Amino acid sequence: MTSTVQRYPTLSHWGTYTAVVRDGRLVACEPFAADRDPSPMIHTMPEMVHSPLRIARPAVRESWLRSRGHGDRRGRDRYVEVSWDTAIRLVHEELTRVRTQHGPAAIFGGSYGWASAGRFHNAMSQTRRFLYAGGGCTDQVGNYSWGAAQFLLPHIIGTYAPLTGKVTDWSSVATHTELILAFGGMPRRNAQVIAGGAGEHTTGHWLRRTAARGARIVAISPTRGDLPGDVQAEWIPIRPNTDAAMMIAMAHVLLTRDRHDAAFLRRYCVGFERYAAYLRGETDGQPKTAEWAHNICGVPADTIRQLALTAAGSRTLVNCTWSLQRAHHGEQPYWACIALAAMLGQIGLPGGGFSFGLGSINSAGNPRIDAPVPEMHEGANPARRSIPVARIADMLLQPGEAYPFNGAEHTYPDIRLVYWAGGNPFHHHQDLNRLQRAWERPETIVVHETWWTPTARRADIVLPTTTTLERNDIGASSRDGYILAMHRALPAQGMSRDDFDIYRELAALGGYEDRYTEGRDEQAWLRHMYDGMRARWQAAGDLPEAPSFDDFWRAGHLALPPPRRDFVLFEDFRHDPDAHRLRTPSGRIELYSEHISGFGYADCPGHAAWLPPAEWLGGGLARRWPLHLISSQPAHRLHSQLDPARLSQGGKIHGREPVRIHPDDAAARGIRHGELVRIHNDRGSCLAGAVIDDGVMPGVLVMSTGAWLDSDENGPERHGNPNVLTPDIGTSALTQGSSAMSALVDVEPWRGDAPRVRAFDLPLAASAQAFSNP
Ligand SMILES: Nc1nc2c(c(=O)[nH]1)N[C@H]1C(S)=C(S)[C@@H](COP(=O)(O)OP(=O)(O)OC[C@H]3O[C@@H](n4cnc5c(=O)[nH]c(N)nc54)[C@H](O)[C@@H]3O)O[C@H]1N2
Ligand SMILES: Nc1nc2c(c(=O)[nH]1)N[C@H]1C(S)=C(S)[C@@H](COP(=O)(O)OP(=O)(O)OC[C@H]3O[C@@H](n4cnc5c(=O)[nH]c(N)nc54)[C@H](O)[C@@H]3O)O[C@H]1N2
Ligand SMILES: [Mo]
Repeated sequence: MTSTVQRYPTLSHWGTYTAVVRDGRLVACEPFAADRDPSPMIHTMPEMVHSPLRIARPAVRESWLRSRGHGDRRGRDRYVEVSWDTAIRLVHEELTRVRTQHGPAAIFGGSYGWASAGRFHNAMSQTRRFLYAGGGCTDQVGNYSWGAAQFLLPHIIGTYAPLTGKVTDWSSVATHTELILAFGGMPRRNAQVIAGGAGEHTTGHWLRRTAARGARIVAISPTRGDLPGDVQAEWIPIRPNTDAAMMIAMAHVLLTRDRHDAAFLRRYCVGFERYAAYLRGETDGQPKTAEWAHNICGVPADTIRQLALTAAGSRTLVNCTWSLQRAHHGEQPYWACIALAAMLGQIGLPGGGFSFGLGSINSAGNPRIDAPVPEMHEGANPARRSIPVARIADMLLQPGEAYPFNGAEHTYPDIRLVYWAGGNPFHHHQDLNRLQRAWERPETIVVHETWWTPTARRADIVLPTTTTLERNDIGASSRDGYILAMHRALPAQGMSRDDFDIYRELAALGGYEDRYTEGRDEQAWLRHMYDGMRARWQAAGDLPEAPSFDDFWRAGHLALPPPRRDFVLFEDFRHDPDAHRLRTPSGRIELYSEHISGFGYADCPGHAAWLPPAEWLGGGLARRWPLHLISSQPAHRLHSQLDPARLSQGGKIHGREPVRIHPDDAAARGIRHGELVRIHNDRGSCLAGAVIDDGVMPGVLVMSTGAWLDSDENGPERHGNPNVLTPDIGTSALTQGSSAMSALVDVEPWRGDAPRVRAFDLPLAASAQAFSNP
């Protein structure tokens, strides 16, 4: 028998590749030819697509099947496989019951998560379209990535577009910047990824060019691991969550040495005098000197002074990774960063000013023309109800309670049914033991998943979905230079179905199929989305003519022409601040915001300030929990995705996530390299594998997120998931973002037996298991 080999172009969040299929199995993934810096993550796909952890058939939680309810058994039950007809009927009945008895807002359909690349089969978009078409749901606004900044920046600079990657182009930085103050560093590992996928990984190339031209890169971070690996850079260790104090002291240096750009501040900003009064200590009796900051952030006062003065004498870019604002009071470093850049007076100049996210993601600063991409419209939510994304456990635990958010008072809805597709809340949320308790409250939880993730194991009805390789789609992101055809490479595995097909069938049962599908199937949607993009290119006037859908599909991709000039953030505004007013109340950069001040929030006053976070190394709690845990993005996977693959497993120690510890902290606790340790605080504990690393500041632990949660009521979480330790508190009343980075803990050697990791066991009832492996 001769084997047949077929090749299909496709895309993932970690890159574009050709899927090589032999005899119905994915055997290899070849990186896209144009990608100079492909991510090794693409090579995990054969294992993942054919993994025994794929959900083969619809499944229902045993106790729930016997008699509805029993939420307290979620995460401890086994699952019984059922037919698609049964599963769809159960979901339909539950949706109808909850809508009729409690109204649409009793359904929680925020469904936050990264799901997969592909504009059409995006699970979160399809979930919203489906739930909106059926009458609406309680939704989520914002994201875990940059939630605090998203709701802060519009008050300060009138837009949050810089968070979407629209910051001064790398090409401008590579040509003009002399000094990059990289708060949070420039971790190359994070630039493997872009939401929606990318044809090319460009960050490494631009960093090398920037450094080769002689730009000085100063990484200010609790860990040397955030330095770009292949370029010359300096490391300034800083205590976690204290960057605002350092930036404020740099501003104080500029002010007191008269090195601030008074003309820029007058013409383009409001509120500088109020900020200056704070810097001088007129409002609180404390001048914000370099010595003052040193006591908070640990950076020597001379270093702070020298950096401020060097910045004033150079073309300087101040960049913050997104991690800085994923922390309690995370608004403050971002506002202080803008204020510092304003005082340097280089906002709107090539290679100068401020920037966010360089080093957080591949898309930030990627030079690209402004061309629309194929879009899938989600429609409007008839229930008009939403919560800030990271307040989910508060909502489930406190129905009817009031909470503040962005200047208004809201109340939490009473959720009876949770519907999730394309996210893993038992990865992404903080204080997972608390989420576990909150998760017991709803009557029914429906999850669409591809693999038996921790969230799938905590659902009542689990519907198996296909991977991107089993569907046709179009990939694109607003910051990447390609529109990419994604060809179906494999038939649906097991009995899995596309999210779209599941929703279509449910909508048909509910009598609103046409409202959901608008009369289109997959093929018709792809053409419709692509043709919509073509029409918008045509209408724009200055864009090339896009090929027909059929030509595009055959070619496999469409490359955008490079931009003719660099994009420089706020160049227009600098050129003419009256013609290009910012969308702030004053039309200027607000260094003092009357608006925010008027909200009266103690945790977010009218100007950037040093506000100690609830948990940090300088606070009282550090006497009890003396180490600050940073849970950063993982190098070998995307969040919890791909964790079962060999690439991620190869990085584990005794099967657990590694945690980096400074040699002194390890020695003080008798912890040896490569040993199992238990990290703990009042919220929980987990096991991890110790890596002794003098590139981590004393007092700091660094551990990646994304190990599949493996916990029950007995003992510590077994697999090394830091979210059993992180606090579930909003960043502030203004933005209610995730405070994942503000966690104090302690660590000790684990002297007991190493419990077996059960995260990858199948949770099927014996009969079902036999059935699934005939
Ligand atoms: N401690 C700590 N916690 C954090 C962070 C941190 O820095 N520290 N970072 C936060 C951030 S920035 C983020 S963005 C979140 C990420 O949190 P998530 O986006 O929830 O994490 P993922 O692991 O990407 O989960 C996506 C899930 O979708 C599933 N999926 C993929 N494709 C499909 C599909 O086509 N259909 C369906 N139905 N499912 C699909 C995958 O199997 C996976 O389980 O985590 C947050 N949590
Ligand atoms: N490989 C890979 N890449 C990814 C992802 C992934 O899962 N895997 N996830 C993507 C997603 S969804 C997002 S939102 C982005 C997130 O992008 P970021 O939020 O920027 O990523 P993190 O890894 O959380 O943090 C970056 C670095 O900031 C440092 N840091 C933490 N706290 C502080 C602090 O208080 N002060 C200072 N100065 N530094 C601090 C940490 O040492 C950390 O290594 O990453 C994206 N890129
Ligand atoms: Mo994110």
